[in-house]
This record gives sequence, structure tokens and C-alpha cells, in this order.
Amino acid sequence: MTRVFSGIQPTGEVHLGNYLGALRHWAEAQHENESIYCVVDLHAVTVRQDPDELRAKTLATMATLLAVGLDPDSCTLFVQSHVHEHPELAWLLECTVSFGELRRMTQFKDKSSRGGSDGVEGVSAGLFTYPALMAADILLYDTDLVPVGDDQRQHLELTRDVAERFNHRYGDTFVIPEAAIPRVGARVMDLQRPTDKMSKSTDSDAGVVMLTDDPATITRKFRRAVTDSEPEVRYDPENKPGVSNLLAILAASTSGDPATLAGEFEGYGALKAATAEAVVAVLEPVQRRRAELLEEEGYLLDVMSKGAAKASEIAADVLRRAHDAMGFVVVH
Ligand code: ATP
Ligand code: LTN
Repeated sequence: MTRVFSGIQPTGEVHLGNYLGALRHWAEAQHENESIYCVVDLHAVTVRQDPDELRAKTLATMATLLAVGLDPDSCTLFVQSHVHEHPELAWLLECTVSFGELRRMTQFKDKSSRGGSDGVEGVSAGLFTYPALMAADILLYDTDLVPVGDDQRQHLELTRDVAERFNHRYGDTFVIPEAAIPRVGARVMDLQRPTDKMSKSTDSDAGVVMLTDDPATITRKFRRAVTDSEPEVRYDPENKPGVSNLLAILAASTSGDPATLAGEFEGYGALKAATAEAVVAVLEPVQRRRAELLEEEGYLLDVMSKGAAKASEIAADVLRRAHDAMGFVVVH
């Protein structure tokens, strides 16, 4: 059976990009494959987090995963820091990946350039080695497929390179994983700055549709979405990024095709209204369920604890295999 693994950071409110680019596909995959999903709290602390907020966001992210339809009886749901094999394997991979490979990662370049005038000097060393921890997450479960948004493509390539290098040096140890990137919705853009991806860590939320936004807020954000001065509704991401983003969101929310949908609208007003309506319809049941789950902290902790026990069983075996291959003395 195909093994699927993916992760989400508990760094803020889950947004429409996370949902259309990743979470929705996680929910579909759980019925067809053996699926394992992780709230990657160790990745979150590569940038500074307030401890009380991190705790609350980790619980809220788990509630969101359950609310989008992930079922702990059909998949494994756990929190990264509960399975100590993740940072342990990350160390072995940090010693396999090169400094140059990490330096070329665009996410590192983007996030470190937001750090102010001292640039990379002031960012954490963890932000730099982040991709090795991500590779460990994936390789620890003999993962075949990794459903992610388009922004993770480069990290997946690095994971494959590191796994191949390790296998070449030390003998067959890891399964080489593949990225599963959706055809539509893999790169939902910010509604105010349609050339930037919609992101949790952006300074203004006017262009970010949160999973917790009420219908009036969602409608307002779409009504104010930046488009262009040409009247024609056409799917052309390069020349018409704002309009194309709306068409992609509408297509992803209604299982349609962006270029075909373009022909159904005379003007931007109607397109914005239809997209807002489709998004409200998709998010409404998720929001209701999430609000209920947030009241059930005991249940969330129970899901986390059972998930960590299931994940640890697989992870311990694979880590032992990697230790053994590298020449560490393994005792039982
Ligand atoms: P940040 O921008 O703060 O790094 P994020 O919004 O990218 O956070 P993550 O937790 O890093 O959120 O990502 C969870 C999943 O959502 C990943 O698979 C990622 O590829 C996907 N994703 C994130 N943003 C988008 C987007 N704008 N469109 C489509 N998929 C996205
Ligand atoms: N880097 C990813 C989050 C992430 C992940 C993973 C995704 C950490 N570990 C393993 C897939 C598989 C991000 O920023 N979205």
C-alpha cells in the first residue's frame, strides 16, 4: 500500500491556500492510502514563538486537521515533538546534506531576508537546517508520496537528493519519496498582492482568507481583491495574476477548470461574488466542526497521544536502520 506523509506548521491561522493546496488532499488520501500527518511544531520554532501561543496554536492546528475531515481511525495524526526520532534522524541528515545545498533553498533566502538589516546573521541556525528536519520527517516513515503545495517543491527535491546520497554511501536504507502537487490550487496567491503566495506569516491579513473568517469577512476580502484595469475575464496567470488567482480558487473550490470557468463571467464583480460564495460553502462545515473541537481539549490530547504511539513504532525501526547503516553500534 502507498504510504503518504505530510506536515503543517502551527505558526498561525490555517488559510485557504493551506486548505486548497494541501489539507483537502490529505483528507482524500486517507481513504486510499496509509496516511500519516504531522503538526510540525519543531519547524515552527525556527522563528521565534511565544510559548503560550505555540501551545494554543498546536492544539488549534490539530482541531483544524480533524475539522477538515481527517479521521484518527483512518490515518495517523501526531505532533512532531512527541516523536523524538525526528530530531535524531535530522542530525544524521544534517551530516549528509551540504552547506551549499541548504544555502540555495529559496524558503531560507526569503525568510532570512525578512529578518531586518543584519540579514542572515540574526536568523536561527534552525532556519538554515530546517530542510534536513523536513527530510527526516518524510524519510522516517518509508514515505512514497508527499502531498504539498507548490512552495515545497524544492524541499522535496532536496529530500530525494539526500536520501539517494545516503543510500549510495551506506547501502539501501530509505525509500525515495515523490511530491504530490495538485493541478489546481497548488499556489493560492494573496488577494491583495497576487504575485505573492497566500501565507500565514504575512504582515497584513486583508489578502489572506483564514479558515476562521466569517462569511461577511470572506465576501469583503474577495470584493476588495486586486485585479487589473482590463475588463476581460481570462485565465492568464502571468499577465493577469489577480483574476487568474480568483479563477483558480473558484476552480479548486468547485472541482472545475480555471480556463473553462473564465468563459462563464462577463465582469470581475460577478467572478468575485461567485468565488466568495463557493469558498464560504466549502469552509462553512469545516468552521462549525473546528469550533466544536476547540472545546474538547481532552479529546485533542488523546488523539495526539495515540497518534504519537503509532508513529513512533514505524519511526523507531527506520531510525535503527539508518544508525546501523551509518556504522553506529546498535544494541537491543
Ligand atoms: P508560512 O507561509 O508561514 O511558511 P504556510 O502558510 O506556507 O506558512 P505551512 O504550514 O508551511 O503554511 O504549509 C502547510 C501546507 O500548505 C504545505 O503543504 C504548503 O505547501 C501548503 N501551502 C502553503 N501556502 C500555500 C498557498 N498559498 N497555496 C497552496 N498551498 C499552500
Ligand atoms: N516545510 C513545510 C512543512 C513541513 C512538511 C514536512 C511538509 C515540515 N515537514 C514534511 C511535508 C512533509 C512547509 O513549510 N509547508
